[in-house]
Amino acid sequence: MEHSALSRLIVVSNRISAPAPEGAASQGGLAMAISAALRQSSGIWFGWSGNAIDEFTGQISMQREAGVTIATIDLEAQDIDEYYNGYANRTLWPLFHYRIDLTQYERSFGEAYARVNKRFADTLLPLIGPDDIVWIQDYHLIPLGRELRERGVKNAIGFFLHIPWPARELILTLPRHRQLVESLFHYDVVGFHTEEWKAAFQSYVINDADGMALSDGRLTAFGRTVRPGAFPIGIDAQGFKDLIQSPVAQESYDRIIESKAGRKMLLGVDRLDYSKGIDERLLAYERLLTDSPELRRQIFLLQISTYTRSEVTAYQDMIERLDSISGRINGAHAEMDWIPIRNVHRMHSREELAGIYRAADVALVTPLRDGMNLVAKEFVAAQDEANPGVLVLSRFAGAAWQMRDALIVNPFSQEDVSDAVKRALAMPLKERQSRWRALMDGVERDDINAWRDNFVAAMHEARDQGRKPPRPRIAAARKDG
Ligand code: GDG
Repeated sequence: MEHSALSRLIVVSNRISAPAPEGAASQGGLAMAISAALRQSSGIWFGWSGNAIDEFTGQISMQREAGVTIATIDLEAQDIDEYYNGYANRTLWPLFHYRIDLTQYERSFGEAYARVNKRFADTLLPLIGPDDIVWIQDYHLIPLGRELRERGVKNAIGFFLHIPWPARELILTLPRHRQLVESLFHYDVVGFHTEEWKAAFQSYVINDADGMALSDGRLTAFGRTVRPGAFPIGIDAQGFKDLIQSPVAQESYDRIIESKAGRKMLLGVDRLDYSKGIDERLLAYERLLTDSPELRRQIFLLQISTYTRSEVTAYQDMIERLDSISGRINGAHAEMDWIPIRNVHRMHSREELAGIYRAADVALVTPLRDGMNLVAKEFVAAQDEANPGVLVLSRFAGAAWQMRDALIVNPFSQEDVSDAVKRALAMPLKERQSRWRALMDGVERDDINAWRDNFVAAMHEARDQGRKPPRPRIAAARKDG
């Protein structure tokens, strides 16, 4: 990629986890992706340290780790409560995952969201050099681009949303939804994982914000123009293949193979979250055991659900519900030498996880709604091509847009999921191999480097194009000229 040598990449995300060599166990999908992306360039990663202080100071701590400059700020406890636990995790997260029943519309949350975004802008401003490009990540920081523009920043600024963009009927339930969307028009590029999330955004802009689509794909509204795009995130495919070779991965693989005792293993790996459809998956599995008694004792499910946001009540309730469902299923179906579900909350290292993926016969990635889902891609990358496992994937994960050779299911239908598992268990080796090959080609091609390069290139193009006179406008709905 030909960009100015002086042009650094500044990535901003709410939470920073230092890009440890292969990622700390607590890193979620976003953090994994950003550390891998920044390891390739001499960039800055700016965000919240994860620490609470009594009063906000705006003091930046700088450190260099694994070739990346990490710049962090501490936040006030009240900000963490109302902005992070509040607006981000109790308002936007459930709403954008279609759970308006769990969405809390507290005015104080919205105020804290605005306040923290201003604080981010004030502290980030002095770090931005004239040729830097600024890439802001995720729903915690939607207004940050606007705040930077108001402080005079003329640099290319892009925004990437890691979660779905919901249907307009849902966004309309959010107080001040127009203001939120208007903020996005201060970016040069706004990225989504899939065409579906992009289309949902465009639908709001055209129907609810009097916006228009230009012939070159850009959108205008609120007197401004933005380029929306679909940039499906990938994994560090090569890095993941290397992990498989590690002694730790080999050891965890061996442990699982031994404990399988010849049985087939179904595997679920999720951050414990209601969007991941874990309860529904367990119920589909119960249905399978009930409807196909011949499979009893032949299979078991290893469900690894690790929790990160235990401070939010919805997550505490989830842990109790999950344990109670899996306990009930085990109580009803287990035999003296067979347990149908291994329900695990413990975190594993990346290497251990790689070995576990490789030992699985079927991966159940069945979120009810998911921006992308990196577990699906990691599972594929970890397989042995001589004997690959089968991916069962929800049609409501962004990943389903790319991973067409998985068995695509409706996670709301227990029968649909249970049928897919039966099909996966019976799938001949040749079919498993050809499906895996096609999936693996995609995982390797659309990896984390491709994601970063495509987004950064789009920011440069949008910036250059913004300097030229605008092209004629054409309304999206009017095709007759
Ligand atoms: C958001 C979006 C989008 C899980 N358990 C352990 C562990 N993990 C790692 C997995 C994977 C990551 O966590 C989960 O990534 P996902 O993509 O599945 O989900 P979110 O965390 O919700 O991420 C999502 C993503 O952002 C990127 O844009 O795909 O849609 O919701 O990497 O491996 N890692 C370790 N131990 C565990 O026990 N080490």
